[in-house]
Amino acid sequence: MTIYALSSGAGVSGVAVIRISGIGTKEIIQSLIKDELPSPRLATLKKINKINTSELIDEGLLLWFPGPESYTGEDMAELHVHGSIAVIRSILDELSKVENCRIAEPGEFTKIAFQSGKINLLKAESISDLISAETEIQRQQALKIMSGRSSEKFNALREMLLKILSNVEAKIDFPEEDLPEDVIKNIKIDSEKIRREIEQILDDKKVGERIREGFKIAIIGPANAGKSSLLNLLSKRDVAIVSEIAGTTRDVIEAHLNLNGYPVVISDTAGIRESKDEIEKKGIKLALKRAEDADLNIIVIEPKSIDFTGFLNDLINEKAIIVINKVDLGYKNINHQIEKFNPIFLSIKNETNLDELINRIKDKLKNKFVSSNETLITRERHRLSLEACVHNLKNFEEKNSKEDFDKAAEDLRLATRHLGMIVGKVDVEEILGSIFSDFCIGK
Ligand SMILES: Nc1nc2c(ncn2[C@@H]2O[C@H](COP(=O)(O)OP(=O)(O)OP(=O)(O)O)[C@@H](O)[C@H]2O)c(=O)[nH]1
Ligand SMILES: [Mg+2]
Repeated sequence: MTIYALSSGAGVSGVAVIRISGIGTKEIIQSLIKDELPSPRLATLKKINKINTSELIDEGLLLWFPGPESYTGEDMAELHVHGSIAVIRSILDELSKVENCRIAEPGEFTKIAFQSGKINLLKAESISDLISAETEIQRQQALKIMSGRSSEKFNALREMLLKILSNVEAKIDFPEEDLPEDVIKNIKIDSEKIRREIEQILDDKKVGERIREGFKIAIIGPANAGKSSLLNLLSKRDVAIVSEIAGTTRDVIEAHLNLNGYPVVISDTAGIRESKDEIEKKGIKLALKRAEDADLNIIVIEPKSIDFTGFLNDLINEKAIIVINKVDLGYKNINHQIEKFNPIFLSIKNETNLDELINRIKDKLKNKFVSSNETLITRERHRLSLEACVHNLKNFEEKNSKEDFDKAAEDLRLATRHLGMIVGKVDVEEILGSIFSDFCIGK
C-alpha cells in the first residue's frame, strides 16, 4: 500500500508539500514527472504532469527518499508545489487514481515511522506536541522529549527491571541450583530503588502535562455577573455571547491564551442559579465540574449578589480569585464579609483594576511550570503506566521470595510491561490507534 497527503497546512500558501510513502512511490513519481528519478535527497526542479500524460499541472521541487533512509523508513517522496487550491487538488486527484494508493489517515506517516522502528512512541508523541505547540515553553518541552532523554531514562529503568526478572526466572527454572546469596538479596533492594525513582518521576505536580495542555482557569459565578464579558476581555475577542439576560451561557466556552509565554486555557461557564430548565441545569453541572478540575477559579460576583449560603462557600479556597464586577454601578451596600478574601473590585465595562486581576493570575501561574525533574510526564498515558508499574513493584516487594516465587515473577513481568508501554517496547497495537489519531493528516 502507498499513502499520500498534503502535509503543509490547508488553504492558499506560497508552497505546499505533498508527501507520498510506500512501495509504489517510485513508480508514482515516475508517472508524474515522466522523467528520470532525481538523486536521493536532492531537491530537483521537475515538471509535474497528470499521470502518464504530458498535461502539465505545475512545476515544483521533487525530493526522493529511498527507504529505509526516510522519515517513514519506506520509499518516500515530497512534492513542493505552488500552494494553490487548484494545484493541490489536481495532484491529489491524480494520486487518488493510482491503484493501491490512498489518502493517509491522521498521523499515519509517523505511525509507519514507529512501526518500522525509526522512532519510539515518546518521540512520535513529541512530534505531535511540537506541531501543536502554541507557546515557547510548549515548543521547548516537545523538543526536550524529542531529543530522547526521557526515553533513555525509561529504557534504562526497564533494562534494570529485566535484569531482576532474569534472575527471578533463573531461580524458577533451576530451583535446585543456588543463585549466589547476594543476587537474591539484591533483587528486592534493586526493585525498591527502581520503584523510588519512578515515584519521584510521578511526584512532579503535573508540570509536564500542564505545559502540554495549558494552565486551566475556570470563570465561575452567579448568572449575569459578567463572566462571558471577562472571557472576551481577557482573550481580546468576542468568544462568548454577552447579554443582559441572565442564563445566557449554557455550554462551557474555551479560549487558549498565551499569558507571559505560559499556555492558559480559560473556560467561561454557565451562571449558577436555581433553575428548572433542563439544559441550563446541565450547563450548571458542567460549570461546577470545570471549577473542580481547574488549576484556578476566577469567581465573578456582583456587589449585590454576595451570598455565602450557596455555592460560593464551596468555591472559596486557595485556588480561587474573587472578582467583584460592575463596581462602576457602585458597591456601597456590599456584604463586608467578602473583604477578608481579598477580592478585586473590577469594572469590565471601564476596565478598572483589570491589571490587578491579570497580575494576580500571573502570580498564581508562577511556579506552576517549573519542575526539578529531568524526566517529565506529558500525558495521562505515561502517568497511568508508571502508576501501574509502581503498583506491580509494590506487590512484588511484598511477596515472600521463597514461597511465592512464581507469583512474584508475574508482578515483575507486569511492571516491566507497563514501563515498556511508554516508549512502545511491547505489543502496543491496542494503544496505537488512540495515540496517532490525535495527529493531523500528512504527519
Ligand atoms: N455596568 C456594567 N455592566 C457590565 C459589566 N460587565 C458586564 N456587564 C453587563 O452585564 C450583563 C451580563 O454580562 P455577561 O458577560 O453576559 O454575564 P455572564 O456572567 O456571562 O451571564 P450568564 O452567562 O447569563 O451567566 C451584560 O449586559 C454586560 O454588558 C460591568 O463591569 N459594568
Ligand atoms: Mg455568560
